This record gives sequence, structure tokens and C-alpha cells, in this order.
Amino acid sequence: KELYIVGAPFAGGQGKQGVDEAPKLLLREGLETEIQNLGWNTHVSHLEFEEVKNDTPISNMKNPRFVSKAAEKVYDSVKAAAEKGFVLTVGGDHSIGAGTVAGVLAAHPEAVVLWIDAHADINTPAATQSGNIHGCPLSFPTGIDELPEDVEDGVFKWLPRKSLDFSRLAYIGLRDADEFEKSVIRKYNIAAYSMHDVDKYGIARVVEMALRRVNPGNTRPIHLSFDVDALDPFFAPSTGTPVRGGLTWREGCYICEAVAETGNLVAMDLVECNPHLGEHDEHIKSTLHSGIALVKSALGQTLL
Ligand code: DIR
Ligand code: MN
Ligand code: MN
Ligand code: MN
Repeated sequence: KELYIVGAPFAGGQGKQGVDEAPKLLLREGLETEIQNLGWNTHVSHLEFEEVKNDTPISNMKNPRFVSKAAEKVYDSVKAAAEKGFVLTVGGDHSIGAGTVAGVLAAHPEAVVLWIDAHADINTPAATQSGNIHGCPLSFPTGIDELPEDVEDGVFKWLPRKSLDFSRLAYIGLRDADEFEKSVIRKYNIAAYSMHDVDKYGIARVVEMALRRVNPGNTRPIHLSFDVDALDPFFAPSTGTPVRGGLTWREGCYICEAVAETGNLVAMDLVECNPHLGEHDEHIKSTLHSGIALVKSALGQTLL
């Protein structure tokens, strides 16, 4: 069992520094050894992202060239790793998800994506209100981004459009989707389970329904993209855009355990841990440890 940890210390998809320090800190807190203890052979790499000068907005996107180049680097690494084994990409902000999704789909074209997040991250370059590309990554592989072919400096030109069909994307944990994103979810009938659904059905049924929608018969590989802000701020306070009313520690871990039990999980992202945020050291520690617990749950840890 080979497992590739891709450190993606990238903060350019949103406005807060610090999220780029998470990969090294998660490793320092024991991420790799915990994974080895579950029986995996680990291979660690850390990407480096070169700054881009004069990175003026394109459409409403901030830092478009920087983010596009970084996500392309992530794409290359994830694609290569996914051809050899399990890929765990550790962010960084969620803009790298454009690269992880495209990279996993390049290696596993039939894969489905489970996006666990308070947010839907499917704003288009024109629709984004914040301009932060961490709120846009899913617009590219689904092909709704509407960036013209001759876009300035080839921004996001490397990314294969429509590699992710809407029928293969499911959300769990939503509670702060933008109006535009809600309209996209309705228009394309995306399998979306909000915190209301978690309250109503319980997490076990929600995961079951999500998997049945996007992966009936459990025949396809699964990519689990976990934004730590899906968890309630009580469990993950050190994140850039916390939203109250989120998943408990156990609900988050349960999602990962249930997906692991399918036997089809091939890749995971853990993103948006920001060790510069939080009121004191305990906040940072608990956020990092929540992240590590999610990863262990996805990689075969059992409670009995
Ligand atoms: C918001 C927030 N929808 C945006 N997105 C976040 O900026 O587009 N994603 N925080 O994780
Ligand atoms: Mn620092
Ligand atoms: Mn996100
Ligand atoms: Mn989020």
C-alpha cells in the first residue's frame, strides 16, 4: 500500500496568510507516522510555488496567474502520484482543489468527487463576489467557468474542462453557499447535502444517500476533498472562513470511515487549516488534530 503525501503550501486562493504553513505543521504533529501506523508506505513531497508579479485580476478573480500556476503544479504531482497509489494532498487553501480534482480524474477518469465543506466552491470567475479562487475550484473541471480559450496568459488553460460530470459530484456539510452557487446546484441537479440534511437524516444516511447518488453499485473510484471548515468551529477554529453549525468531530470522522469502507477511496485532500488563526495555541492544536483524525479515519483506522 503506497501513499503519496503532496504538501501544497499555497495561500493565494484567498486573503489570509498562514494556511500555507499547515502542511509542515501537520507533519510535525505526526501526520506521516500516524499514517504509517495504519500500514501504509509513505512518500512525502512538498511543492514550491513561485510568486507572480503584476498578477492583476482576470474577470473577478484575484491572483489568477499565481493560482493557475500553483494548481497546475498540484495537478502534475497528483496525477503522477495517483497513477502509483493513494494521494493525500495537504493544503493550503481549497483553490488547489482545481488541481487535485483534475489530477485524480486524469489518473482515474471514472472517479467521483465528494466535496465536504461549509461552502460549495463552485463560483465562476465572473460570479465570484469575493474574487477568492478558493471559492471557485469546481467551476473549472465541471466546465461552467466560461473563461475564453484565449484567456490572458493562458490562465487555467491547462485544465481539462468537463472532466467532472455533475452527476459525479456530491456535497456534504453545506451551510454557506452563495446564491449563484445554489442556482448552479439546482440547475445541474447536483447531489448536495446541507447541515439541514445532516440534522434531518443523520450522518450515516446522508453518506449513504450521497454515495448512492454519485456512485451507485460502488463501481467508481472516489476522491474525498475535505475542507476543514466543514467541521464546526468548535472542532476546527483555525480556518479562514469558519461558519457556525457544522459537523461534529465524529460526523466528520464518520464520513471518512464510511467512504474508506467502500474500498474505493483513491485520493483525499485536507485543506484550509490556518495555524495563524485562532485565539490561542489550543485552537491551532485542536484544528490540526481534527485534520489528522479525519485523515486516519479515511485511511483505515478502526475504533474496534
Ligand atoms: C465564498 C466563500 N463562497 C467565496 N468560500 C469559501 O469566497 O466564494 N470557500 N470560503 O471555502
Ligand atoms: Mn507565519
Ligand atoms: Mn472549500
Ligand atoms: Mn469552505
